[in-house]
Amino acid sequence: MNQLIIKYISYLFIKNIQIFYYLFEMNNKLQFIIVVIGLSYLVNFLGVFQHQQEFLAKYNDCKYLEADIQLYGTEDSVVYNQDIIIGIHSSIHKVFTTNIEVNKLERGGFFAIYGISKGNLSAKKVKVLNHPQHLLFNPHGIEIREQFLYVINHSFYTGGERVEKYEISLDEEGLVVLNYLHATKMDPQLNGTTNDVLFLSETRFIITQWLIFPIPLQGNGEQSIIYTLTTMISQFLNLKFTYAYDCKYVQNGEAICHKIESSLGVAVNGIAFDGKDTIAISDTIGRYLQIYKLNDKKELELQQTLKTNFMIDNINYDLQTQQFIASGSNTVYEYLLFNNKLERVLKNKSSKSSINYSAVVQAFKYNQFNKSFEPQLIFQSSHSVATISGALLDHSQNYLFLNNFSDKSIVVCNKNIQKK
Ligand SMILES: *[C@@H]1O[C@H](CO)[C@@H](O)[C@H](O)[C@H]1NC(C)=O
Ligand SMILES: *[C@@H]1O[C@H](CO)[C@@H](O)[C@H](O)[C@H]1NC(C)=O
Ligand SMILES: *[C@@H]1O[C@H](CO)[C@@H](O)[C@H](O)[C@H]1NC(C)=O
Ligand SMILES: *[C@@H]1O[C@H](CO)[C@@H](O)[C@H](O)[C@H]1NC(C)=O
Ligand SMILES: *[C@@H]1O[C@H](CO)[C@@H](O)[C@H](O)[C@H]1NC(C)=O
Ligand SMILES: *[C@@H]1O[C@H](CO)[C@@H](O)[C@H](O)[C@H]1NC(C)=O
Ligand SMILES: CC(=O)N[C@H]1CO[C@H](CO)[C@@H](O)[C@@H]1O
Repeated sequence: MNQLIIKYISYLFIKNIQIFYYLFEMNNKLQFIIVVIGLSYLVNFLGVFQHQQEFLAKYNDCKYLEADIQLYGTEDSVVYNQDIIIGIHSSIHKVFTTNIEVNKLERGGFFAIYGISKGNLSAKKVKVLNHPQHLLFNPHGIEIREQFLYVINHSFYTGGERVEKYEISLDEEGLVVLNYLHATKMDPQLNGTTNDVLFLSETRFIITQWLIFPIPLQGNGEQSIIYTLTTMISQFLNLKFTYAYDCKYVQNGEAICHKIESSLGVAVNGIAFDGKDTIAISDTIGRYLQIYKLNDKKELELQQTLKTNFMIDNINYDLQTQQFIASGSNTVYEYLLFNNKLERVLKNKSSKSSINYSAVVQAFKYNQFNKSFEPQLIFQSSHSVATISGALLDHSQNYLFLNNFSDKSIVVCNKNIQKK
């Protein structure tokens, strides 16, 4: 749900001028009706008047977590054990929405949150071995499978969309250390457009693509107007052009991938695996969640499509409660308005969110009786975090962690004890 903004707004602005022009010129009723219908569709699509009810029954008191590094854009994170969560932070939002120069960009990296079971949370930078610090790193989706960590590294600036592999260990102080192993490259047509990754084994992974056209190396600001308009219109009209891909990891070479035909969507985004045979994939703009099962031949078979009223970004599987945790925001409109507020958000020293921005967290759990997945609202708030992208619960379920792609730190919400 990143890109667009500036072009979207300027486009709408130009469009509006045209519309007003037509309204004044028009004496044809049919044209008038078409314009009104178009405008109301637009207002509805953007969610301008959409009202969100607060739902803080399970988790509340959300605060930014203090960290020893600037945690700008903690897009995604995963549970490592009962005490530790590992995540990535990067400035992909800026690359998508501005023409920022590479030397002005905050370096992406890894962070970990410690002290979860003792309730003494602290976030720290994670040390990476065998990987020169000066190399550019634009991390996005992250995945943990056994002792390995897999991360999407976008192609911005230097080129080559990649999935990087690290081995996780703990040093004598109990801090996470990542040992860089190797990478596989993605097809150049996917430059800058992948979003989340899932490893079914060490050699097989599924990766999602949320944008139709490759993003130029210098960022989305350099994207051709034709591509930008096509993307916008397809999102606006719910036209499907993006996929999830089933890939073979080729160490230091290009991954061998094929489209999962049934995954065709508007903006295919989050993906998660229950560790056994079930996979969930979200379509952020299409507003639905798809549930797949691995069949005897280990192929993905679509089982269920659940419409959602919010825009799911990332999904995590919670082992404790055996459910998928999906999160995202409610409206496109808030996102479009957000860019103007970004500076204000980043400069505000308060540990509470300084702006209103909808955040929704829903669980999807298998119901034995009617043999399907069903949604359950876990959290819904307008003033907890801006640009929500992910959510996860710790082992004890005492905390709800909220990731974001452009707020100033990761947000922690406490379990609401009164109401259990
Ligand atoms: C809590 O965390 C802080 C900072 O990480 C550490 O200095 C302190 O010793 C911890 N306290 C306990 C009781 O673990
Ligand atoms: C993707 O990035 C590579 C650099 O690794 C570049 O050579 C290629 O032209 C890019 N492809 C597209 C379609 O932009
Ligand atoms: C991330 O990908 C870029 C582009 O392919 C590459 O130049 C860089 O070395 C990678 N960074 C890491 C940390 O692997
Ligand atoms: C910072 O955020 C806090 C909490 O939301 C708010 O009360 C305060 O007015 C904000 N300060 C500025 C300068 O915006
Ligand atoms: C933000 O939310 C608070 C609490 O619901 C409300 O009082 C306030 O008017 C909202 N601000 C804006 C700008 O919508
Ligand atoms: C599935 O069964 C539950 C009862 O366990 C019921 O509450 C729910 O409405 C059912 N869902 C559907 C889609 O039938
Ligand atoms: C915890 C976390 O990921 N926080 C990030 C929220 O988003 C901002 C901006 O993208 C990051 O700087 C924070 O690190």
